[in-house]
Amino acid sequence: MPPMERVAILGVPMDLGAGRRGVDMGPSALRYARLAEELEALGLAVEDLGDVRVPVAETLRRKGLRPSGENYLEEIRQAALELKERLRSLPEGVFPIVLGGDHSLSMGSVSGVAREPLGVVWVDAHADFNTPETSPSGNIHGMPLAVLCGLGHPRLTEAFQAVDPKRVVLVGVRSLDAGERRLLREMGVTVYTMHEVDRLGVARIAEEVLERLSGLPLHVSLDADVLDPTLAPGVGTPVPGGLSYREAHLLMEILAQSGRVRSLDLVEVNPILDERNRTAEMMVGLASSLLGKRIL
Ligand code: NNH
Ligand code: MN
Ligand code: MN
Ligand code: MN
Repeated sequence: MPPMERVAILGVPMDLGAGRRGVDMGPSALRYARLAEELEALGLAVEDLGDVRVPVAETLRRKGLRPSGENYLEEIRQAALELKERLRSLPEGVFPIVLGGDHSLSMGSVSGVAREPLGVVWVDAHADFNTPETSPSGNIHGMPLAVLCGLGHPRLTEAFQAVDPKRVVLVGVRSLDAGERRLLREMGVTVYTMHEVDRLGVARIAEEVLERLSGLPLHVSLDADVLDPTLAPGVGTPVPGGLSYREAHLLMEILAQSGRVRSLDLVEVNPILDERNRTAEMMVGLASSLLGKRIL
């Protein structure tokens, strides 16, 4: 028998990067939706490593809020650094699943797993490619992919720059700010918007993604708001016209079949805004497909 594949779950109960409260409860919602049990049913050996320490927002009051797009920057940096270190110390061959929490945590997850050159598949309604200068909101969860590519506040880029923008692909995008649209072009990031999803279909897009990132191990960063809000109402920034149930699963299934996915983020689940935890349950189903669950 081959050695059982090992999965490590790590939570980041953080909402400091988001504009609305509540995604700090996402890790609990995903655990309650039976993530570990679903993966164990696939024959995986799952270990939950608990949560990274994140300060309680109320203890910070408004002191972390700054006028110029740097809200809670130091607190988020510290939590993401702890995540990065914990991922670095995982044994080789363990598949980490990071539970969010707002998407700013992915600065820590991607830089933590990027010990070797890696491809990033960022599945999101948004591009998260703002800098403090381009951000309309000042919310750091709109900036992590830019930081990973080396753009943004130096306190963040010095700690988390980790990927070549040519090895980043976005899927499902339908909401871009003017400045990040320009930056995506300048940096040569590949973007499959919902327009391409409609025209080409997810199967073709998934094959193109694997081809563009060929030979590289892959990190998948899955933002719940990529899904159509009718399927995933529990998100802080819903955008109409998202991925359908089967489009999202098909994308995960094809990526899984490549055998190259090494790590996963499940982020932006907001239980306060959800209906009976269905957004978390949807995300657990997608994680199962990405880790090899098949229909037949
Ligand atoms: N682009 C907006 C901003 O930077 C919204 C980002 N919100 C997200 N990103 N949920 O995934 O503030
Ligand atoms: Mn089930
Ligand atoms: Mn996001
Ligand atoms: Mn998003």
